[in-house]
Amino acid sequence: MSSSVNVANENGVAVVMIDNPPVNALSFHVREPLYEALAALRDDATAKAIVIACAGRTFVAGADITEFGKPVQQPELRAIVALLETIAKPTVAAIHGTALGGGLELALGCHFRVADQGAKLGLPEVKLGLLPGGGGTVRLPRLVGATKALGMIVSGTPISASEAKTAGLVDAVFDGDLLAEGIRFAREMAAAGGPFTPVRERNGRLAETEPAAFDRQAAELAKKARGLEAPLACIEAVRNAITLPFDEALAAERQLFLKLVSGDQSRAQRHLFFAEREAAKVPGKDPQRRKIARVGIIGAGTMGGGIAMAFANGGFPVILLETSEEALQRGLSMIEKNYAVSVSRGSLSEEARQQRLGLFKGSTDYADLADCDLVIEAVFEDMAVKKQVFGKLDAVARPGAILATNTSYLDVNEIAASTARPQDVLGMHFFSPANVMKLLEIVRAEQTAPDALATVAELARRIGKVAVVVGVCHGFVGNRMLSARGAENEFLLLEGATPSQVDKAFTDFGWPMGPFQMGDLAGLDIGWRNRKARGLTAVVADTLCEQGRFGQKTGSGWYRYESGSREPAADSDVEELIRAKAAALGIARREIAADEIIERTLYPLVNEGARILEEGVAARASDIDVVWVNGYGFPIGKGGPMFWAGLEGGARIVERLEHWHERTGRPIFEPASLLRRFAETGSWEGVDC
Ligand code: T1G
Repeated sequence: MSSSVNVANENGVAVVMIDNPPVNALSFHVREPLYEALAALRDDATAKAIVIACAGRTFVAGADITEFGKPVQQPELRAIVALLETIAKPTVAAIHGTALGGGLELALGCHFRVADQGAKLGLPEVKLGLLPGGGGTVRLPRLVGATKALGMIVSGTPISASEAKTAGLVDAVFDGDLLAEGIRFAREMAAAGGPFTPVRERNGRLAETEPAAFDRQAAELAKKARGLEAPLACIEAVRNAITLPFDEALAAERQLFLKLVSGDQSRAQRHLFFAEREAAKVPGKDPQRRKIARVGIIGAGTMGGGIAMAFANGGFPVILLETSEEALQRGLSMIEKNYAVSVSRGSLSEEARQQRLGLFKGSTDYADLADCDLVIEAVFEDMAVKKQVFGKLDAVARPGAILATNTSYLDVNEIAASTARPQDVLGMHFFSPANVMKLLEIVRAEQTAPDALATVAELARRIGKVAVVVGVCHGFVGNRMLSARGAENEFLLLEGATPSQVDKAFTDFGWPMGPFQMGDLAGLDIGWRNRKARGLTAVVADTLCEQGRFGQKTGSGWYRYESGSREPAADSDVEELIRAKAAALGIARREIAADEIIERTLYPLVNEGARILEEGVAARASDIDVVWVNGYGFPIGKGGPMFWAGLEGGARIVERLEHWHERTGRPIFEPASLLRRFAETGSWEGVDC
């Protein structure tokens, strides 16, 4: 046998053990020996039953994603599953860890599936812009019914072993020695004598489908696709499973898969899969991690409370410090309310709510932070206040504790220099709401120790965050690029566009919402305060704020909101204000097309990303993509701004930036030299940073 697949005979039960670290992906060097082993065992009379299991921490986690886009090497997974279904003796998949994608499809080729109680099973291909291409769309509905299958395949969300047992996907759940239990189960099945019916021949659950209910569910799911092809293909494939004979549905699945796997959207989403894993890796030698057990958060406001919840959700005991008992209680009660809302929505059990609340300890005394391993400040965004906090922290925190600032744009080098331990200081820029948003920018200051950085990057995943290491500059990566993306917004309005037109150009592109609707959601007063602090103006937005129009929270901003509604309605008063401002500035208004809106907002976004790469504030172009997809809702089907630049064409972006630079003279349109090089080479790589 090969090093990736080994076969042992346990008193008449053949055990096929896959061993392909780290996640037993079905790489070619696994598929080939696996096929050979199963073909041999099919005709081996000494094997009364077959168990497929995996070494290491998980059952097969899917096809090898790195193989997509390369020449296909036979046998493919589909051939292995087809072979499995010709085997008359009982076949059993013994699942631990995660059986995902092709891993679950391999298990669906077996007569039986048994699982460890902690196992998870799912078909997450849709998250890669794909659909299950190994027969999952045709077999899963035959075990769990079309409705359950459709929900699992279109969401890509795995289910627990117990849920899988209830649904009919798993035949037994064990708590203990899974392999031994799997072998015993297989032996019992062999002794019982069958019949052993392949999943492809089981149509009972399909017959339960109510076409009208299925169509309603499909229509609801299709509405959420927001321009992504894979969810629609998943729906079509599951519908085929109900309406077509097995082999026709299987062939249709294959065609849908081939179309998706070669498409831009799947390439973009596979790019993001690996980019997210790269972004958390700190270039250079992999240092020792520091122990993080106790976490302190300074500031129990919106951000501090959200950050504290993120750590409690990750199982960490949290000390939440405020300047007064009243402020502390206000923060703690907001946290309790947030958890209560989650329970009422059914997204959190009462038991989990109690357990998480039990992890919080409140304090108004810095001395209580003395044994924390990590302290994060989320106080008022003012350098003097931050320095005061770090001065106190420097005095009480234990040696080796990591001291983090949640600042969204202040100079972390300056904050670090205000302590005697700059090597322990870094930025942890969470995005509001911090207990929900996945992005965490980890700001590497000049003197931040590599082990402190690596510790926090690893910690991020334990609290469900996607970490990106960034350098120090105003706004780091995300907010700095956000400024570039929004620099033309008011000019577009003054020159003839309406807020709705700009926002529609964005939502048609695939954004969840456009900049003006986003401004109304976040509150226009935030930007107004920042502009005043920096001596900047925005002729229209400033006037709206002076009129008390801060957005949703005041019932009007760029749009009007009927009482209690969050639905934006175009406001003729705002459009009149824009026209008046334009007239006062002598700006002749004209029709502005969606293409122009995209060119004057998203091309500067890419250009600023190129500058950030040139300056070394980001280590990789893919890091910038991870920031924008996880922090700002950049459409995943376009892979992030830097990946999308490749789809759009670097030369076209440069040409249009030059056009707008010549027409307006504004610096954001001056193409970065790295962007020019990208236009020539098609690659962001080779950037020394
Ligand atoms: N292929 C190749 N590499 C993979 C991989 C995969 N399927 N899954 C993980 N890796 C790498 C990953 O890049 C990382 O590499 C290392 O393994 C550890 O991963 C035909 C078409 C299983 C839940 O989508 O969800 O089957 O950074 O850091 O946090 O229908 O990995 O160490 O160099 O994520 O413990 C469907 C993808 C594929 C599952 C484990 N399957 N993987 O999480 O570790 S398409 C998936 C995951 C398919 C068929 C279709 C997670 C995990 P490095 P990690 P983790």
